[in-house]
Amino acid sequence: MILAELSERFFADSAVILPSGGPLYLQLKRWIEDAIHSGQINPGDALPSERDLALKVDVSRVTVRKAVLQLVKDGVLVQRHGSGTFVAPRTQRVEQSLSQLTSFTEDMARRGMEVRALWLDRGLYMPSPDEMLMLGLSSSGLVARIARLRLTGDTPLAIERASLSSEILPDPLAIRDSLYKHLDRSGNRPIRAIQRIRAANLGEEDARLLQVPEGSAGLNIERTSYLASGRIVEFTRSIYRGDTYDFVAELRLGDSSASGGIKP
Ligand code: 16G
Repeated sequence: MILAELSERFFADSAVILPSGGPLYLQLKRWIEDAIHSGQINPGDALPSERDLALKVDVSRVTVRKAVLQLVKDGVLVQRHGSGTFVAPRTQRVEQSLSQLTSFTEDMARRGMEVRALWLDRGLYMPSPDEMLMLGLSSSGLVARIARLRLTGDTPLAIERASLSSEILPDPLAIRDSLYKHLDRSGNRPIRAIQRIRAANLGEEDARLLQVPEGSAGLNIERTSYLASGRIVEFTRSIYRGDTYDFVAELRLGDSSASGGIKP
């Protein structure tokens, strides 16, 4: 039996006892959320039409519309023009180790996941004061900026905005798929990095690119990576979707005499 039939059966068979309290549309919203969380309806399942749901639950169509719109806004349901409303697909969570200096392409390849990038920007620019400071550039030097939306299949996972000295990356247009592969060819692949991770709520533009509702949880990550000589290679600001990424760190019993400080 296909999932959509199961969901139709769920909506047809199950008694509708709306959770009590609050306006009707919120009760209906909670009922649908509970059905999803308990696995009675699944990602990709179709919802009955507004009319059928209103009849079944014995509420007005306006109430159904309000509940559904709210769930669409929350990213729980998706509306496809002309074909109806569906339970949003569950995105596969990705685990990334925090102790290995790997590239996005390598991380995904290890999981057998195919990656692609949509270029948002790449070129040589006059550096901002921040970039001059971070990358040790003089005011006459240029900065190479590359900004990419990183996807696996059709699912966007992260937005990455990297700045590098133009001496390290003289031609940003020459990068094919992987920045680190490109840097490796010129002997400039970083060997060490400091990463700072912060929680963030996604703003309108980033949420649109990552295809999640505005205000969704995200992770702001700044990576500063270094050559063996100590020279900074890249300063990258990334925004990862909070619902797709787990950063995992292995912890070992520490030497209590060590300072535990991070060398900048
Ligand atoms: C990772 C790095 C990013 C680096 C990129 C290179 C984080 C948070 N960021 O995504 O700093 O520029 O890999 O990936 O891990 P690429 O070689 O696939 O272009």
